[in-house]
Amino acid sequence: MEKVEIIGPAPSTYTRVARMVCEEKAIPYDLKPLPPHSPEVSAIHPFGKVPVMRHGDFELCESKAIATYLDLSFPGPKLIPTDPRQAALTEQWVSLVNTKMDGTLVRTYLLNYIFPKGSDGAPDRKAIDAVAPAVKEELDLLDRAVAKGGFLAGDSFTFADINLMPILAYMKNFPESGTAMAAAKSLSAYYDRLAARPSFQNTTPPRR
Ligand SMILES: N[C@@H](CCC(=O)N[C@@H](CS)C(=O)NCC(=O)O)C(=O)O
Repeated sequence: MEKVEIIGPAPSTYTRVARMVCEEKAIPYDLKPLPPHSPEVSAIHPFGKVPVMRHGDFELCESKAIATYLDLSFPGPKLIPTDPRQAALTEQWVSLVNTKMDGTLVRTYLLNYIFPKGSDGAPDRKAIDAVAPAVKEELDLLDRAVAKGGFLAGDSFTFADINLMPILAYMKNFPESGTAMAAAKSLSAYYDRLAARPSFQNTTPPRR
């Protein structure tokens, strides 16, 4: 079978998610670190977003679709459970993170630090202060979610955890989110436990 190609830059949270799926299932893959909106990406994703995937003559976009394809096509641990309730809980947490929290934590909070838009090249303090309470609220919500079973979807590791971990990796390292995470004891313990997995270690982006 042809080798899987994951296309997207290593620092991208969603690209890391797709790579972690390959790592968890021991799927041989190559990373092609092209940026969003590059011609090869835009030929596969209608809005030019990363990651996109190529497997032989099959091309696919959207991280969740890529994860589902890889989980169904390759042997190894099932990352999207077959039990209907576990599968639904996995979907639920992917949806909550991708449709709400990614907007708060990554697109609004994190990107203000990483790609500062202030006229002096500094992060926009007003924008960060405005989103900081929501950052804390959402990290607290995740803290409560993992407190019971130790994972997002019940008591076992699923794609929902893979989908969240690259975001938490950034949250640990920025001021307001780092303070909120340190105070969120269950979430911190969850992060430390899952960060030790080879799939996470092997996909660490290069230092900025
Ligand atoms: N729903 C998409 C979101 C992917 C996404 O937002 N990727 C970011 C990088 S982490 C991106 O391509 N941003 C560029 C843009 O939105 O134009 C997925 O799950 O793959």
